Amino acid sequence: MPSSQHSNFTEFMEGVEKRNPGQTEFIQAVREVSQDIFDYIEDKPEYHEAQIMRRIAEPDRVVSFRVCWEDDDHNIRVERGWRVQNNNAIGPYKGGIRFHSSVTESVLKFLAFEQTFKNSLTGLPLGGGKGGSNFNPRGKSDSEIMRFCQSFMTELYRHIGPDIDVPAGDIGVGGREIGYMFGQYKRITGRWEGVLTGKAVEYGGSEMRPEATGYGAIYFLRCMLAHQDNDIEGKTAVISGAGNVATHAAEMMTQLGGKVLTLSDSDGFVHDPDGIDQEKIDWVKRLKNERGGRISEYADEFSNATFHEGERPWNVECDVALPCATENELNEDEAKALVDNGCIAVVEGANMPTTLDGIKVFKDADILYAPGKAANAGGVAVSGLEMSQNAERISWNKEKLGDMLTELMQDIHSKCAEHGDVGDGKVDYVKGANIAGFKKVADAMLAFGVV
Ligand code: NDP
Ligand code: 2IT
Repeated sequence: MPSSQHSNFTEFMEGVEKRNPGQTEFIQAVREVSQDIFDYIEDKPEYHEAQIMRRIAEPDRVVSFRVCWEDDDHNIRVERGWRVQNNNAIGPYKGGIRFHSSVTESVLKFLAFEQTFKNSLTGLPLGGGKGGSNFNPRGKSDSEIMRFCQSFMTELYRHIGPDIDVPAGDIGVGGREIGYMFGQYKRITGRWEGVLTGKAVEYGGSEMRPEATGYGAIYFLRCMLAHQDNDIEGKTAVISGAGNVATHAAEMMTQLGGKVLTLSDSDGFVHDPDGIDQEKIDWVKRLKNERGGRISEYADEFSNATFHEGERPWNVECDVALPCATENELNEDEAKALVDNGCIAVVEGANMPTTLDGIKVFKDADILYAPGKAANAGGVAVSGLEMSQNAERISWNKEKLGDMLTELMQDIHSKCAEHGDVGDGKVDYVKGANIAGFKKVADAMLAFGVV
């Protein structure tokens, strides 16, 4: 970074830190994106004069509200809910809802900021937002989940709409929760409209949406490998998480001839040297979706598999690593272990799973590294397609949507390769994704003047 840019960037980050005290995840995400953007806009004064980065790094609004619900023992429980509407320059706010005890305003602000760039990269007209609650769904009964979702929507409904803000799922929010929230929105407003995505196909959901994030990440991996005349066949993969993204990434990895060695949850990871094939993946899906079980049970069910309590899977030797659980789940030492063990590609199914120091290790080692905002964009892209189908009151079949997802991921890869070209056929995917995502949003904002 040239020295003039460096001082601009340093000053900018000091301001971000001052205005967002203690919001470490948000500051981390802004830093990761902005270092590339300040280089890119060095000779583009129009972006500086219009304070574009400053504006994107200040959410349009953060709505915070009380969510009161009654548990099965008739205790009154109080949680906090949020919706962060980061930027709607290129389309309605769009992004998931997360229910997890670790949710804070900082986490949701980082996710909404990242989502703005990710959604731009898809090429679809989608702004960036994120919401959620510190509500912990673990161990809750189905009726408790329903009552919480209804109570959450009883406040959220006034801030969203098909042309305003369209939430979807994320950690702790899948098809069941979307159903309860959609039902409550419809009950309150009396309107059936495409206000949420990730719905079941019976009431306006899109085929391929559950699979889209995990499958899309593997399609992105395939593009990266093809760019180096390589492919997935025979590659071993270490995957973290055991939820929507992880299980579908495992599924497509297996379908394309790869071998998945691990899955994890917040208690630890399982290592299966025989490979986690489709039958075992289906077992994990039932474990998580129907029984609410723990991944440790996998080791009791399948011989040769071992459970590693309290550990993450990054020390297991592999060709490819796919962090698909949560933010900051892969640190500098773990990144070094992956590189030392011969890993050639890291593809982020989760949002910001690698720490800034970890990213530096991958960059220095010159291995393939795809940031979440590019690699996991398949989910929100198919959400965008769900919005189109709802608006037109039509539904496309699985085959057509599968083809559209494949093309969308190829297109995102091409954009990264164009803006992240560092010579010798090599691509800096972080830089490529950041710049390509930024450019569309920034140019739209310039067109609006000072708003
Ligand atoms: P799920 O709730 O389906 O699964 C989350 C998985 O990650 C679970 O196995 C969970 O384990 C584990 N996990 C969650 N928090 C932690 C934690 N603090 N430490 C360790 N493990 C944890 O969520 P998704 O699969 O939908 O989301 C996973 C990641 O992918 C998130 O980063 C999300 O933002 C991102 N993402 C999701 C998209 C989607 O379409 N769903 C789209 C793009 C990105 P446990 O059960 O023990 O909590
Ligand atoms: O992080 C993400 O991109 C998501 N959780 C999906 C968002 C969406 O609107 O489908």
